[in-house]
Amino acid sequence: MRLIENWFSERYSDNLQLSFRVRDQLLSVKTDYQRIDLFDTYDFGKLLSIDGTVQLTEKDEYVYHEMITMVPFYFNSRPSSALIIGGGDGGAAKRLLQLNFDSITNVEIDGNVVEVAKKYFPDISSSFSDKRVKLIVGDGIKYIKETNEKFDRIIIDSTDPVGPAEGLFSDEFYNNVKNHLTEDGIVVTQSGSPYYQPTALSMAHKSMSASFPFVKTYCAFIPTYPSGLWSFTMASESDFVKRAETIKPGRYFNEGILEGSFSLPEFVKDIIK
Ligand code: AG3
Repeated sequence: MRLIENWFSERYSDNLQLSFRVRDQLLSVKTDYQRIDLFDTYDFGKLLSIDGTVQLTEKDEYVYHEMITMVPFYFNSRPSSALIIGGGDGGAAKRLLQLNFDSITNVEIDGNVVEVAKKYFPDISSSFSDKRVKLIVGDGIKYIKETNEKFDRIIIDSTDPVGPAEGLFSDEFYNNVKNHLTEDGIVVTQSGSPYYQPTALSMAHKSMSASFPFVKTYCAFIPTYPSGLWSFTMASESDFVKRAETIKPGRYFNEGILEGSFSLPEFVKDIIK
């Protein structure tokens, strides 16, 4: 008898990849923007990949989505409105709803991501059926140029800075973002794996610093992303002041993490010098 084993692998470099043993591949589509694949993995439940890179898994999505929403939530004036660029799976919107935001605009470039999420991640994407969430399928870079609205939080939940997301790591983009934040509002982006993608982090940090006086990077442990150590970078026109407010833990996030995630290893500090 022949044993057939199926694996999905994300390449980190020419010499290293992370492989997930999979029960099945549930979907593979080529859209106008990217390739979307969906796998049923043994260890991490369903896994969504875009252009061969892991976007989320059922088992560990909470780390990323909590960290991109809850960390910036606790600084400056209590936010109630948000713009999410990317985030077509609905995971960021879901966490913002739990934080009681009352209006969330989610601009995702690829409607197929939303459709896939609705079908395969109904719990994560349930946010899209909440009245407080307005979903727009469109180009976030264009949207930010054209809208007259301002938001308390702007969350860039993008793919890596290659392909459709590249412009989301540019000076020009953050120069536009600046005009759409309320007074002490905060913009936050995922800024890649410091170990495998130092240029994603340095690009995000540099582009934010060109438009904002206050920029801070923080990290989290995300088992299914390259190297496990992941970075996020946030920026504001006002210095970051933590509100005196009881901190509600998530599954990863808690009060200690809120403090500690800003303590960076030396090699990470070097990247953003
Ligand atoms: N978006 C950020 C994923 C970047 C992952 N990169 C990689 N695996 N090389 C996450 C989407 C979840 N809403």
